[in-house]
Amino acid sequence: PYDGAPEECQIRPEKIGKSDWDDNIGYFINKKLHVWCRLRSGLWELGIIQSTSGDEAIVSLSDGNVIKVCRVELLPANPDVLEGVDDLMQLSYLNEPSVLYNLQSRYSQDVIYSKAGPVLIAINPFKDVQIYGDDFVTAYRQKLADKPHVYAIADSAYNEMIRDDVNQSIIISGESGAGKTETAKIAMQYLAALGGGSCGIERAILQTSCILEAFGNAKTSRNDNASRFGKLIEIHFSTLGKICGAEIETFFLDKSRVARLEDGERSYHIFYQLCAGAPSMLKEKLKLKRASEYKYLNQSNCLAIDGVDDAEKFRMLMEALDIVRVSKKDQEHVFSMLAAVLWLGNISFQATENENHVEVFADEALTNAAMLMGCSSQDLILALSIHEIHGANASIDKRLTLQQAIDARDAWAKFIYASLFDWLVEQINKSLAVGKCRSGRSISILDIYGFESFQKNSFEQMCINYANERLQQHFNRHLFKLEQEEYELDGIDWTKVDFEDNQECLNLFEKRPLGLLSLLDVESNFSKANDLTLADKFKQHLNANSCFKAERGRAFSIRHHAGEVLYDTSGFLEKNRDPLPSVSIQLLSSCSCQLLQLFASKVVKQFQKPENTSCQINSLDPPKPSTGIKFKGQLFKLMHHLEGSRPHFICCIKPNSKQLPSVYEVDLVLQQLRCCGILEVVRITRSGYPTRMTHQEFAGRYGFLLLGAGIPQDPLSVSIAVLKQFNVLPEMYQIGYTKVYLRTGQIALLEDKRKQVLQGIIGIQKYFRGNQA
Ligand code: AOV
Ligand code: MG
Repeated sequence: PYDGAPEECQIRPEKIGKSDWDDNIGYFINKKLHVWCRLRSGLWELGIIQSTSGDEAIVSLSDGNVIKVCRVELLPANPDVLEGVDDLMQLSYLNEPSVLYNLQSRYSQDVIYSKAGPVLIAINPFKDVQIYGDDFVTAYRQKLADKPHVYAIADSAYNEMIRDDVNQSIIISGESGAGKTETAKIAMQYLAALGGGSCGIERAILQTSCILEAFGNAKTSRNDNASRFGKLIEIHFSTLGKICGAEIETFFLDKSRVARLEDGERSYHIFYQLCAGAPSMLKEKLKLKRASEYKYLNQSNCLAIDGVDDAEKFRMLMEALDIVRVSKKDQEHVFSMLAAVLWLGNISFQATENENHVEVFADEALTNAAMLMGCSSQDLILALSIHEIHGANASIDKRLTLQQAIDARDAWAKFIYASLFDWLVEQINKSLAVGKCRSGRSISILDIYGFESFQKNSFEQMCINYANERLQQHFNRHLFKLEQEEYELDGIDWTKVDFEDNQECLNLFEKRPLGLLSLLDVESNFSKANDLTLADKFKQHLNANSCFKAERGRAFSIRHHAGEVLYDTSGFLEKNRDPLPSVSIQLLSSCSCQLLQLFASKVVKQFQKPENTSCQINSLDPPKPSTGIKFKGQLFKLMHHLEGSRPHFICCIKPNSKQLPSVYEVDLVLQQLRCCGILEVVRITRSGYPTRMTHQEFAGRYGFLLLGAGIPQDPLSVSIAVLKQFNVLPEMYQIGYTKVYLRTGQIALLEDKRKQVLQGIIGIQKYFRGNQA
């Protein structure tokens, strides 16, 4: 894990490179200063250099051992006074062990938030830490607290929205289980407290999390409450800064989970909640049984989550649905659809002597599913055992094989569930749209599924990791690219900082015609293709991309920015085509259940070509966009939305893979810090100029502070005069063609001076008014 060259180290504000460190070793020996020493195990230990000879050094470690190491295994440690600083920018020496140790020493005292320049680092505590709630909100609002916190980020977003009249976004990243969803809720809490008005809409907004998590989160091997969908919530504020509405956009719910589970994982929480918590009247109506009776739920040997009471969660969910004003009637519709899905999963088949024939068991599963869907058992049997094939002139019916019948049943269940999820989000949006005022501004909070690498990775993981690549690029663009481009364009002195660019990986996905998504679509339209031919296509065309690696059989690997992931193409084509047999749509449309009719009509619309209203429905026909293309489209829309706002980044870090409190696994943390380029962010911020104002803005804000005769007129000269008068050191600012650039902390000093002067003026005015009265 510690491979690669040692990090260069820095002394503020000017850099020292590796050779400078070599020159400085003598100083460290003389003064007996601490250094980091990399042991054979790869771990870093503090020590003091006793002596050096040639390339080697004798180091006495803090545990008492004395060892001989290569000089390249040594890095400068920070003085004790810098232990546990709030912002990694404050470290005198910026290197991996210093950063890791700093975060660890904070974490061990339950200080989970730190800053890396503009980025907030949040390390998952996996336990309740007492740093949230009304008192803390007030403290941050009144600037009585200044420690790094999600509240502080939300506060800046809010203030900048009001001050600069610009939409803001809070972008939360991190791998699965790192704490993104919790962090998003904490940010929402703060904004709700800040922007809450009389209409109570903020309460409804907070309750949406409970609903979306019930329907869109599930226990995986990584996270007991893993989001299986991406979410962007845009909170709208009036010009007075009060919340007046919100809009939720969700992406790509992983519906495969409805029908198939890996061992030890669960399906969506809502199923278990419903089975455990439905009142007896409802249970009776839905013919509900215990979760253990349903095949979709009992296949993975995991029905409960430690410390979670599903029945209690169900009561909370019903309350949330009420608060968000989903009508009781609609709630019942939702619950009966969920029960229908569960019963569908219990429908079983038998292959007759003729292998190509399948028969549906006419048992309670069939009758209950049919009853809940509002169709006859006979219709359901037909739909699950017959496939309609469209010929040139007529259609013929063909009996399904056993596997086809199972697939058809599962396709139904997945379709109903995914449609239900989308519909529910629509209802929530209708409710939150009340009183939305378009004139104001908004803050969007993005919480998607984190980077995933399981033992077996399929199409879902590929989409999830692709989304994470796009997000990483947004991060890079804002923190590295745009920043440096601006310096160069405005003609200021600047040494470029390198960062890990992931464009190559995005090309691997997006290039046309030879990218993963395009090739997948081509194969999906080819009826003879299978998962093996798909893998071959990938290997044949993508080998030139350095992020692609061919593996044996159906497998291939992608070198993601967060690590290499091995994918198996099994099921890729089917998931990308996402077919729903034509008989199913006809049946759905004829069901007496209104929701199913609605879902069916939406599919029919998707198939319709804009210029031609006659619809043709066949499972493999191309007009329906493939899953991959739809996903990419959603992702681009999301990025477009984010580009229109000023970003605030939060990097969530998972300190251990066991979801345990107080366990800090150095390797795991380091790998995540590297992934989001934390060291580079600090480096660029430290050597950069985070505050920038046009000469006009700067002169307008501070020009009146100038004293003495001969005050210049043009903004550029005014700006320079202000900087001179307040003794801002030359290394603390630069003057560009259009803007003044200031290093961290400088603007605060100027603002302070400005405030003092203004207060003085107000004081004088009061004095004179008082005297006049
Ligand atoms: P994720 O959103 O990043 O994963 P979550 O937000 O679901 O991760 O966090 C996982 C678990 O960590 C939560 O269920 C909590 O138990 C705990 N946790 C996270 N943040 C905090 C906090 N600030 N205080 C206390 N506990 C916390 V995924 O959705 O899997 O990528 O797809
Ligand atoms: Mg999540």
